[in-house]
Amino acid sequence: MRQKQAFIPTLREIPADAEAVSHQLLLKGGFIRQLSAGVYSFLPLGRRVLRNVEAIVREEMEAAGAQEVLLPALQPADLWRQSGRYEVYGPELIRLEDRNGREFALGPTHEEVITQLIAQEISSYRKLPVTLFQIQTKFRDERRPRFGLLRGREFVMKDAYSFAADWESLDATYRAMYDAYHRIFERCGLQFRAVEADAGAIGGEGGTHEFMAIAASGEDDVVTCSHCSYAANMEKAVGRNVVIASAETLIASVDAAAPQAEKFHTPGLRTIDELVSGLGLSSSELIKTLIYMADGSPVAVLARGDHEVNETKVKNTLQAVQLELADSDAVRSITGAASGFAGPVGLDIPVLADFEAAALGQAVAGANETDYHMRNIVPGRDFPQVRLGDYRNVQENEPCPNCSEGSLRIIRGIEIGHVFKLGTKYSEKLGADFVDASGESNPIIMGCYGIGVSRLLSAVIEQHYDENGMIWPASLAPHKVHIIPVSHQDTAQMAAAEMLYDQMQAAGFEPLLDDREERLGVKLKDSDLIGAPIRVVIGKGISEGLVEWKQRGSSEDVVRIPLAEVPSKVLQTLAVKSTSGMT
Ligand code: 9G3
Repeated sequence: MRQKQAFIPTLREIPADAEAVSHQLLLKGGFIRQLSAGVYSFLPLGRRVLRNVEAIVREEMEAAGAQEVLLPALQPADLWRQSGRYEVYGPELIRLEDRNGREFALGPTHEEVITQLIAQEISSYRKLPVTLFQIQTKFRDERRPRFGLLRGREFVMKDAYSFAADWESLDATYRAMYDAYHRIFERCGLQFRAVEADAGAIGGEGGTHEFMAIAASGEDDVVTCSHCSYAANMEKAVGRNVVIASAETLIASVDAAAPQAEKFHTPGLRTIDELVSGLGLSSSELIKTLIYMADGSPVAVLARGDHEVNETKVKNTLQAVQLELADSDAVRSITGAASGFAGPVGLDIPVLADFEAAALGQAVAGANETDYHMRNIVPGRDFPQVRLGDYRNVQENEPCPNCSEGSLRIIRGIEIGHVFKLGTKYSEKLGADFVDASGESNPIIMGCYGIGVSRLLSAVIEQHYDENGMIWPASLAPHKVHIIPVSHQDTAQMAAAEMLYDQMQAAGFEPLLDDREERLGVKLKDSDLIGAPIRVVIGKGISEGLVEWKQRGSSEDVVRIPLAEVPSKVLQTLAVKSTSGMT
């Protein structure tokens, strides 16, 4: 591509409202432009990278035995009613009507669509297993779209769905997809971890993993062990819980000689910090009581003062779809006290107690009376009707639940992939059955597998940039070689540049030729920003047949090499890069 004709609207300044580095660089480099919140146009450079990602995804999915389809974005609401999800999803599901007043949704995902298709077309075990995938635009009306392509309302996803006659077959496909994901992300030059995840509202009976790209700007917490391979996302991660098997053992463990619980005046001490400083206690001696509304009915969740409640774990225990903190009016009507004085004793709503809170022999908690707390609370005695469980987030440095030496580390990650064993949740709802070898009819066993294709661009930039701009792995770079003549008036330099450009073009290296009548400084600045892996500057040295060679992202300085050596050096450099995918 010649830059004189190229549509690459680079910016001099960093856009003010872009927070994430990847968002800033995509805008500055002229890769994307925002049309609306969370809705982006891909300009030529961005489109080229997106195409390179799609090519890698397509190659590896087909190599893993999946077949590509393209499903509609316009989905009949009735399908979502059949699966029971139409009501489950709120404003995030974009709904519309057609000219005849029929209701549709813009597809945020395609379980319903693909399962109905299979229900209509496959009815015998002889046609199973089959895995179909698409690379297609998804619509999700995120409440807070942000960070550019990292959280959009319209984005490109690869979503695959597998259909099997039995669980062993699903396991085999799941493994094949899992391995394909490793190859895809390695080829994209990403550092990532596959972590145990929570199946969430999608449901599914057996196992799910998320693929997390390690990045400081990631929105998700990834919990890993310093010693073994344990890795889980925060929603799922567990500590090495104290051993309290059940409420019965809790009641049996009560020390008869323990002093009675008693109320004491704690005017204005509402928060854990105020209690800690006010009472000179440590937060680990306190029980915090959070009142939630779970699908509209109140529930109290107890956690030790120094722990955080994990709402996904609470939701899963309660099988609740909606879980949110009760507002202060609800807290007052449920506990009889202002917020900050709720406690477990005397509540007539269900109480969930995290193991570590219940393990406190004696604790301080709210007295369910404004400006009063209670001390010497004994869990098995003063609130025996309690549902024990793991309801908290793990913390840094806790002992690993999986090995005896390691301790837990918490790192930030960007979710770039998610694979699920769905089971028969959708096939039952949508009548996707098959007749097995013995003539029995059974629901098809499904899996689904997603990759955030457009989100990957941002994840790669978050891991590959410096103060001058993006550093694309060769596998994804919009152009592999950037050719920059120093002076457009110098015929020898321009001729050499044109000749090299033709050679690179012919060799398929998709060269970018900066033929603009600009100062060298401007050209080099734009070149660093766009981040092509190889740059060849053609200046005065061309009179001796020499050019300047620079590899983006490597610590090596500029080296002068003969023009004639450039093609073989490019080949050698890209060959190394493209296998490893790293910069
Ligand atoms: C919705 C809306 C948002 C959603 C979903 C449904 C996430 C929804 C989960 C999945 C599961 C897998 C296939 C590819 C891999 C991920 N957000 N999910 O189901 F209606 Cl508005 O999409 N789907």
